[in-house]
Formats: sequence, C-alpha cells, structure tokens
Amino acid sequence: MSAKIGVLVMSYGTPESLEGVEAYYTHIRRGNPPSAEQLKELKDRYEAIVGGVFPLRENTDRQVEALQAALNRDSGEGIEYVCYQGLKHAHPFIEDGVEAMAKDGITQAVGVVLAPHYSVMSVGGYIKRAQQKAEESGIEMAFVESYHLHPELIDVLCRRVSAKLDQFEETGAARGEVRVLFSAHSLPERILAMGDPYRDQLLETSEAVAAKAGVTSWQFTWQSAGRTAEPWLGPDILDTLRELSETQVKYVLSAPVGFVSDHLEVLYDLDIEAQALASELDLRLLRIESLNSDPAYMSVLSDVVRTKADQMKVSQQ
Ligand code: FEC
Repeated sequence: MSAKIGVLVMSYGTPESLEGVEAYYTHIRRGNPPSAEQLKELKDRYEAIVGGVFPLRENTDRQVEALQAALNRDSGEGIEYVCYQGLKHAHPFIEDGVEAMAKDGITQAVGVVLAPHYSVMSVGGYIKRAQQKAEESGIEMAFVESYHLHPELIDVLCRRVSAKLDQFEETGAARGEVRVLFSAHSLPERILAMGDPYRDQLLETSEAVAAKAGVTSWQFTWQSAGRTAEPWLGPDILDTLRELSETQVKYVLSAPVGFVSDHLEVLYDLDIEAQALASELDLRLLRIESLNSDPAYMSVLSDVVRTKADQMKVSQQ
C-alpha cells in the first residue's frame, strides 16, 4: 500500500476573461466593487499585456503539473504526491483545493505558495484560509512558509542575472556599469511595525544573489503598490529609475525576485510601464527571465514540500 500525500499549491490567481475582471477585482478588494474608472484602468492593463489573455493561469497550471511530476519522480517508494491548485482570488479558490483533496480521501497534506517570501499579508493569508478549511475537512496539513534562501533558488536567480549581464556586455556595457534593481510587490508600510519578515527576507535573497553573481552595483526597490490611501513601502521602481537617471547610471537590470511567474505585475508594471519610463529617461533597461516552470524552480519546490512531508508522520492509506 502506498501513502498518498496531498500538495496544495497556492497562487495569486487571475481572471478567466476580461468579463471576469470585475469579480476578480472585487474579491481582491474584500468584496468592495471597484469604481468604473478603476475597473477600466485594470482592464486596460490586462489588454495591454496580451490582448485579453491571462498568462498567470497557464503558468500556474504548468507549475502545478511540473511540480507533481518532480515530486513523484524523486519520491521514495510507497509515497504518492497528488497536487491540487488553490488560488487566492480566482477559481479554484484555496478552499476548493482543500475540498477536492478531502473528496479524494486525502488525510495528510502539505501547503506551499508560489511566492518565496513570507508576509502575514501575503503567504500568511493563504495559509490561514487553507488551515481553516483543512480543519473543517479533517485533513492534517503542514505548510511551507518561505524558501527565500534555498540554495537552488539562489543559484537559478544568479544564472538569470548573469545571463542578462552577459547580454549587456555583448552590446558594449561593462558588467560593473549595470545597476541591478531587485524588486518585489510592495505592501502597506504598517507591516514593518508588525515585525513582519517580508522586507528582510527580500533583502536576504537580493544580497545572496548579488554575492553569488559577483554584482556590487545593486539596490532593492518596490513595485506594483496598491492604489489605496495608506502609505505603501517605497521607493517605487519608477521613482528609483528617475533617481538613477540623475546619476552616472545608464544601464539597469530589473530582477523581480519576489515573483516567480510572468503575469500582470511583471509584464505590465515592468515590461510596459517601467520600460516606457526608462526610454524616456534614456536608460537601457533589461529584465531577467521569470522562473515559470524552470526545472530548477520545480526542484526547489519539491525539496521544500518533501522536507515538510518528512516531518509529518505519514500514515499508510
Ligand atoms: O496576472 C495577474 O492576473 C495577477 C497579477 C498579480 C500578482 C499579485 C501578487 C501580489 N499581490 C500582493 C498584494 C496585493 C495587495 C493589493 C493588491 C492588489 C492587486 C490588484 C491586482 C493585483 N494585485 Fe496583488 N498581485 C496581482 C494583481 N495586491 C490586479 C488590484 C489593482 C491594483 O491595486 O493594482 C491591494 C488590495 C487592496 O486593495 O486592499 C495588498 C502581493 C503579491 C505577491 C505575493 C503573491 O503572489 O501572493 C504581496 C501576481
């Protein structure tokens, strides 16, 4: 008999179509519908990236499929991992994923989020919802909280940074002339007063990648801050680019280490919005490739999931 372990793979979620953007946005805003102007602005951003197609859905599907294959390829005899998707703001929701596990008779599961850094306002929110549903469904669940310094994650990010520095070199810019801008989704400033580890974890990832890639000219900046009245963590990448343009810096490499997929915050906020500002400011801006379902990222995820599963006393089913 083999033991079956459920793996709840959690991700942000994206609308299924332009018609679905309003419901999605309302969910992000905890049930408060956006104004007509806010809705139009968001739809315009989605249309600008790929004309109404939502790349995050397909990327998440591929990541979940690849993770299940990686887990079972390397798993010890007698354990079968079954992956379920649970999205924060779209179908199948986190609760749907847990329910699907329960329907399949899963009694033990590991939860992991497709975001390496922990904040009580990001990963903490995913875990809370999954934990509550798991308790109601009689599933024992353990959670991976963060993996921001996993050696294979640092390695693959270092390779991504080096590849783009090579590209700069091929076009005449010395590696040392390129300022590397590590970035992640901003959060409200109040997380700092709560002692949240998010900012420190992001700085640790950035430092580790820079050290491994031999990068000395780098800084951390935020991006994609929400449109709410309270202060968000800064500086924002657009302000950072403006500041850099007033110095000797001419070449900038964007490394959004807080994200693992191509989606709106990368394809619009960086590739369209930041890129347009960079050309206006006469800065040459490149961006590292997203991890998506790179086997090295799948290996990071399968390692952290397996480590959690090993800590649970697996019962034979
Ligand atoms: O491609 C896509 O369809 C989805 C792209 C997407 C990702 C993403 C990741 C994170 N968010 C985080 C925090 C917040 C907070 C608010 C907020 C608002 C939005 C809006 C859109 C959106 N987020 Fe997001 N986020 C993505 C998309 N996010 C669209 C609404 C319009 C806007 O503000 O731009 C503010 C909520 C509020 O109004 O109170 C907070 C964090 C992450 C990274 C970790 C993770 O993936 O969970 C943190 C991808």
